[in-house]
Amino acid sequence: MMMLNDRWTIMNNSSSELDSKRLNKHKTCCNFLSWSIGVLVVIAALVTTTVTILYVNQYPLPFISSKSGGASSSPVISTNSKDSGALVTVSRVTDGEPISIFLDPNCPDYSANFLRWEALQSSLLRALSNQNTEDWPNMGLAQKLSEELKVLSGHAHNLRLEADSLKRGQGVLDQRLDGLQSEQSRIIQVLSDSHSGVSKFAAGFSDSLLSLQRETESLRRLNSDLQRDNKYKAVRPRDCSDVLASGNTQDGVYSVFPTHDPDGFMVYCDMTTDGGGWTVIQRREDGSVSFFRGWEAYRDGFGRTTGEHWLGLQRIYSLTRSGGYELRIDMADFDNATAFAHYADFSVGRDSVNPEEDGYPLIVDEYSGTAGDSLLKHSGMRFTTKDRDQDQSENNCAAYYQGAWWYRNCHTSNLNGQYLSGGHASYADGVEWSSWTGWQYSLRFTEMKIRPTTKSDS
Ligand SMILES: [Ca+2]
Repeated sequence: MMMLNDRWTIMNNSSSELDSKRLNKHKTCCNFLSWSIGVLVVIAALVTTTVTILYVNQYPLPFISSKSGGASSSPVISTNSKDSGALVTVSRVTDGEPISIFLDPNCPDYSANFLRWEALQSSLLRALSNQNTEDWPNMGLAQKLSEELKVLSGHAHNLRLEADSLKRGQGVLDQRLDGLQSEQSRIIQVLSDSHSGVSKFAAGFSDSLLSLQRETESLRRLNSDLQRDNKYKAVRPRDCSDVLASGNTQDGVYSVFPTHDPDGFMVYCDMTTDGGGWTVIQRREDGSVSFFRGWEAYRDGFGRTTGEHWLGLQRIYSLTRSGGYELRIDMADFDNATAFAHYADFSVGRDSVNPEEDGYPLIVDEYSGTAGDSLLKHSGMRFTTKDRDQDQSENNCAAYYQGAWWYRNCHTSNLNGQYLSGGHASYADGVEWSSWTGWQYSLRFTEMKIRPTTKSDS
């Protein structure tokens, strides 16, 4: 290194000498120069030899092994620099100060030397540029990176565009949502308004319905009362007078439904005698039915409704318990004579809380008729059967006179006695009506019948 610098100094001095003596000693110049060059060649040979020896011995040379000296201190050598007019220019990157070498191209004798210098220079340049070529892959990588960056920036641009459009869309969506919310609140308001209106209307309608219902109820009640007055007698006759009132004028069996016996029962109606409407409660006509029975039979009734029968004390009580009934008894003997007894007041068990326990006491009054009265003495008496003695006699009048009746100290009439068919030798034990035929004549025909007293008054 030191040797090379020294050589440059020498060369500079020599060129200064050349400039100053060029005009005056032009002929001696070439000689001096050739001598100097000769010396230089010798020195160069020595230097080259030394360098070669050092290179062979692997001594680290700064201009060959650039790796040890670093890129910052590497010298840059260029040839044929037109700016400076020099043949060779050597400059340090750090200094920036170029060191120029001027060689006269008109000296052809030294062209070989120049060629050698150029070879050296080109080898040096190659060594330097080999160092630069190591950065090429980095350049390629940088190019790739820049391309990637371009692509990425393109993507980023697209993304920003999409984001902008999304922002715009969200803005539209927000606007529509706001519109929907306001619409919803408006609908809710309208609904609540209409709901209160409907509630008021419904309340008014309900009130009207209630009053209408009350009106309908009262009308129905009125209609029911009217129907009961006009048609109840026909539909559910209390007795044969109702049957007759509904237009049935034929004698026969009908169903009646007394007020206090709504289940009803069958009765025979006499629609011809004395204006009709009579409910038959007892009939004797041929002796086909035994009337010598116990308490339950007389309480519940027996026989055939169309023939000989006893309606029953409980049913007679149901018909007459409220009073207001009359009694008619039609009679006939075996000589076809007839008679009747009429009592304007007739009832059984009228004031009894429990009529059966009380014995179905008889109440009759106000006799009229053709057969004479044979019953008024029995008024107030309880009914006696052969198995239930409720008379005022020491004995059982029913058992004694073979019948069942409202006996007192026995009887003036015995319509439930034995069917002895006219006159008989025994005493008062036949079908007797003493005021008409005495105590020893059993009647051929008897029929007890009742109806409301209003009928007889008319
Ligand atoms: Ca007795």
